[in-house]
Amino acid sequence: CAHSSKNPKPNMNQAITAKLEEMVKNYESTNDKWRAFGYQKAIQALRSYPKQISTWEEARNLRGVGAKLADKIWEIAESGELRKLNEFKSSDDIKILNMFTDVWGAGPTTARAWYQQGFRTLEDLRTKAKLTSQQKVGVRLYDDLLERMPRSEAGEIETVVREAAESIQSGIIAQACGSYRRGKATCGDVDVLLTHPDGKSHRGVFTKLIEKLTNEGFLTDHLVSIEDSGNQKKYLGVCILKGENRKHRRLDIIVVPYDEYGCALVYFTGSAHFNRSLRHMAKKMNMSLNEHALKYGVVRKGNEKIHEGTIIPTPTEKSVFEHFKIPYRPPEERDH
Ligand code: DCP
Ligand code: MG
Ligand code: MN
Repeated sequence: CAHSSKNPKPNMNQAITAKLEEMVKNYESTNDKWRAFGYQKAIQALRSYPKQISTWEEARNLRGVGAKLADKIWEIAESGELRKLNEFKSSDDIKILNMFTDVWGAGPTTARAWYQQGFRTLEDLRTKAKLTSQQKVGVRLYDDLLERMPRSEAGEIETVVREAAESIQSGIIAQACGSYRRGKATCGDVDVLLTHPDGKSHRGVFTKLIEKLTNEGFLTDHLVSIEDSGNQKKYLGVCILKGENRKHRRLDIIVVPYDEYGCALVYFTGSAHFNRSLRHMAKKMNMSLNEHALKYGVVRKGNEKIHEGTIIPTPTEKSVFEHFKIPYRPPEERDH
């Protein structure tokens, strides 16, 4: 039987991978792509390793981990610290590069370009750099956009979007997915997924909803608005709740047709790691999974798909799990 009954496993080396991820970010900022790649490989191997690393040799035996990386892994396992990372953190250049990389709409390449042009502060960027409209928002709302919000606030934002959507089209379903649905105490943004159970009344809601929320002063800045290849529409922007001492928060709004709702709900609930594990399982079962659909009978040659496969109806999130022959996993347990 080609069907795997394995569940995606939890990460037993979270403390180690967290530090290695910071190293990846630093090496990306300094354009050390080769090192960044090596660390990423090690993170992958650690994530799928079934137990805690308890010896240096164990680390050394991981796929893609050489003696030097094993030293780093073992240093974290033993001491809880990584001196090289602490060095990075105290370096002024790296601090500036990381600050620039954290501007919404910028990445390591842009950050380095800004640094090379002599910019050192956000004020330099604001007054002297040539910024895209997204980066302008990113610089202006820098602190707000980097801060995670308490989940109660994410719930309030979900309600505002739901009520506005309901006033445009009754019977619409609006659900905050992402970290909120996974029960996290804080959320980086709110990912509201919308659909309509009659299969057609979701059409036209997207544009009206964005317009309404903008007119109400709830949406303050637009970052990206895309109609993707299929029938899904996705908006990335910034909102603010009414009241004193409110902060700007990142909001994603996604509208999907009802027949894609099951897969969209799985995808936008995440986590990204969990989605990766599911896609990996799909591959092993000659299936494919994305935010639109689950397909079976996919024929691959290497990474290339020779046959695209056939869509399996997945009316509910539970049905997606059933096709994988794994027990339903509640959102709170989907962090890995
Ligand atoms: N997603 C994914 N792969 C990505 C990005 C996103 O599969 N590269 C999916 C899984 C995420 C969901 O989309 O859970 C929402 O993306 P977010 O970036 O909003 O991530 P989270 O909501 O999980 O976390 P945060 O609290 O940081 O927003
Ligand atoms: Mg999110
Ligand atoms: Mn998001």
